[in-house]
Amino acid sequence: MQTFPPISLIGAPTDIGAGHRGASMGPEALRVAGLAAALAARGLDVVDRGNVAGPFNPWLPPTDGYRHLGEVVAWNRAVMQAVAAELAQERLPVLLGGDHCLAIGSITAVARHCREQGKRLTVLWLDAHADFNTSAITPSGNVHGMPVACLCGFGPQELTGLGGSAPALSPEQIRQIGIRSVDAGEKKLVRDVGLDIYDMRYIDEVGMKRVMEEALLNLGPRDHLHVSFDVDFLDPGIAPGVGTTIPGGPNYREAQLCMEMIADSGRLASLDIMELNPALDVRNQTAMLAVDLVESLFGKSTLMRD
Ligand code: EXY
Ligand code: MN
Ligand code: MN
Ligand code: MN
Repeated sequence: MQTFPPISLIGAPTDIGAGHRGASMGPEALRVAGLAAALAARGLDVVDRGNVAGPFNPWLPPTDGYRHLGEVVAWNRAVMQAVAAELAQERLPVLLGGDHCLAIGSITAVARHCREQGKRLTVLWLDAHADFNTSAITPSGNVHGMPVACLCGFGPQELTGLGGSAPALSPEQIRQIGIRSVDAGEKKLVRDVGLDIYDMRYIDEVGMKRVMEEALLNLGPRDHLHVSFDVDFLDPGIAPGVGTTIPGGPNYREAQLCMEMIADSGRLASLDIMELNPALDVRNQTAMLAVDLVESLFGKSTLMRD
């Protein structure tokens, strides 16, 4: 079993990049669902750093293909700094979103840390969506549909250059799992850049076990594994508390296996839990499910396996 460094929870209470209001309440719902206590009960050292701050959501229509770009940049800077501060102390940052645009700041910080430490970074992107839109092809202008493109250098300079001049990631570092909603222009772009996408059809065909074996292949001691968990990855039947539900996602057992196999890799070193929207949830059930899955991600299993 992997021994984990001390964990820091960082809340980012905003829905600045989303198309529905409410993900701003995500961090508190995860706290109410007992995230810190569940990890502490596993013997992990957990500190809740509270929330980072940023501008309020003015709820305006897009301009030049982006909604709220200035506010999105401000929130991502704050998240990047908070995540970087934890990594610098050799702690494991867990970002509590907030909408998924904030993964730009989180992963930019992780990528810089890995470069400085000579680690190889792999990002597992658990999501119903590819999040690879640009201002030219987005159907909505919502930046939560663009973070993977921004991290790969496709996007506004303020976001692609958040951590310096080079893009934070190259597409070969990313493996996307659970994908089942990709817009027309986005489809062409992900194919052009060669993004590694394990979509729901592939999961249906070969099963979650083989998908995770392939996605986690060849991870060694030099690897830093970042998991960006968009809660809409899960089937809406078990996880209604998100703004962009897409039918046909992983069921409870498939999601558990996915998390358990990531835990077995022994390489988990940073995490985002994103897009939880308590305004759309039923009695906090999606938050409680997310906590349950995160326990598996940190090694909870029914039996001793090693
Ligand atoms: N692809 C759609 C868009 O860009 O507007 C929907 C994006 C939803 C993004 C979510 C949270 O992962
Ligand atoms: Mn480190
Ligand atoms: Mn997403
Ligand atoms: Mn999504």
